[in-house]
Amino acid sequence: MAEQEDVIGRANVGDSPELVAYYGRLEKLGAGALWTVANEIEPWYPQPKSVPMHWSYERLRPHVLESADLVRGEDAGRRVVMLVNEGRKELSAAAGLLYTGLQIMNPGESMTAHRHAASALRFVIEGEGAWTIVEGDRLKVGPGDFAITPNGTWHEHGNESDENPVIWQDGLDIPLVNALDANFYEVHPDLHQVPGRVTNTSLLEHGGGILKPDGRRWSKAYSPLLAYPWEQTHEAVTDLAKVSDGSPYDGVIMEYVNPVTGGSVMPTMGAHMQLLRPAEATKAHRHTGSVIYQVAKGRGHSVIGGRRFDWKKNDIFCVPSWAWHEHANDDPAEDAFLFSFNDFPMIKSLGLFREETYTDNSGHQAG
Ligand code: GTQ
Repeated sequence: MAEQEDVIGRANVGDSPELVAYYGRLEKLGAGALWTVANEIEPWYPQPKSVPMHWSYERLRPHVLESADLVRGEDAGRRVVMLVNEGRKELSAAAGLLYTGLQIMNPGESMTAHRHAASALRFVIEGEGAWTIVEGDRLKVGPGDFAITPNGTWHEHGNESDENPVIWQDGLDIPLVNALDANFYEVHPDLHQVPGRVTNTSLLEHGGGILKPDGRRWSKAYSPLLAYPWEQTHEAVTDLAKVSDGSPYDGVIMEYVNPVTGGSVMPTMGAHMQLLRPAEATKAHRHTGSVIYQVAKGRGHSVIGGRRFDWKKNDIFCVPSWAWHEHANDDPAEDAFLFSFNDFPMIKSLGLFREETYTDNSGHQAG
């Protein structure tokens, strides 16, 4: 059945016995009539299957902990509770073509090394003692730290604490890479890498982000800096807030960058940290590209596609492409910080980025 639209320039062909028979003959030849699907495959504006969703960390955490009793890390490969969008179940996506999950590692546990065509990032939620070796650089990461595993880099993770589990959020572009039929996966031939002599080498080379090693050549598509500590991130955004009002739509927002180019950390995914001042409420806007948020600090709410979601520290929520969204810090005295990752670098490099602001007088959706 064709989706008809009574608009000049759109497909508006009704069914008839002759046409239905004709469609049948085309189908047998591996063909079809464009006008039966044109209005659907060329929507007036994006029609994401993803819906706005919020995942409460408090409610998920016991189940994440339970996974560590139920499944051995070495059997699972990685022990992760995925966050799955109701409209994207078949793709294991949290929003659009982005995947996210909560990975848990028991004290003393470590995973084998592998690499894949998908890119990954981590935002640590709880637990001291996490490490990840990315392309031979051993990174030590704690709560609030952000780290990247660009596509094709060997990586393996572990938890050297003898007391606490570690839980971090993984973000990957697996659904994107699969949609492009470009995914590959390899287990490391030795199962483990030999790490370099000094932990956090990439951070020592680029720490502070204001100087770079003289003459350093870097031609890869991703950032040579692999770890972004919470302290520096928090300080940078707090400092910017001293001199800038920020954006009416995003508050005081900064992007984690490749220190060589100033561009996004990886070619497919970018990441931000944003500060909402006490009681600040942003205005609504929408844009192409999907975003997955993690509340790094504070409490508040967001109105996404006309639905209100209350959030607090460590909660995760998503903004599907082209959904109106606005955020509010509901604490009268404390700053709120939102970490987020997105597919903007890919969307922008393809010339597909578009943004619109909400234009009723209030600038807010009815939520
Ligand atoms: O650590 O590379 O959550 O390959 C899912 C797939 C994490 C990883 C995930 C992965 C990884």
